[in-house]
Amino acid sequence: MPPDPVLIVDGALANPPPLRLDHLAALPDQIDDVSAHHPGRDGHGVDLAALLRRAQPKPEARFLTLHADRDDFHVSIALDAIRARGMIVYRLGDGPLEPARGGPIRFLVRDPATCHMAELDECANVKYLSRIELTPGRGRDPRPEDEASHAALHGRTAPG
Ligand SMILES: Nc1nc2c(c(=O)[nH]1)N[C@H]1C(S)=C(S)[C@@H](COP(=O)(O)O)O[C@H]1N2
Ligand SMILES: [Mo]
Repeated sequence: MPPDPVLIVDGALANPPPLRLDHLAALPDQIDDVSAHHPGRDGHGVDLAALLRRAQPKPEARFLTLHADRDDFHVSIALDAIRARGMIVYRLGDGPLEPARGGPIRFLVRDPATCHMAELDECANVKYLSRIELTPGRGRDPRPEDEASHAALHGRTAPG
């Protein structure tokens, strides 16, 4: 059995919790079917807002950075913009969310904009989510800004 995945939540927080899947499942505001909020995506998740209520961002926390260690991908978004729009998907039916779908833990934005049309775009749907970091300033965000580098990024990722 692979080790149970852990989501690290750290930075400017009063109560930074490392979260295993059973901790995620124990949070309030579970989302039975993420397809209701993001057409074309499947799985069971939990509201980012519930996780943040547990972790308690400090007043100086202004940005939330999503890290994927597996392929060194990162997205950093204003905390106020993402707080009510984020979902953390961690299960599909009774089984794990497979890596081909961006699992075992994947971030999804409710109603995202088309790629690189807005801060909350489809590119912010971070696969293989390993860490959520809260900081006063914007964190790492190598999201591509032009079509060519965006096409290259899509070329290197497994199809969802
Ligand atoms: N870890 C990781 N997450 C990622 C990416 C990536 O390269 N690595 N690409 C992003 C981009 S640019 C897009 S548009 C979506 C695509 O998701 P899909 O392959 O499931 O359609 O994933 C996003 N999440
Ligand atoms: Mo994208």
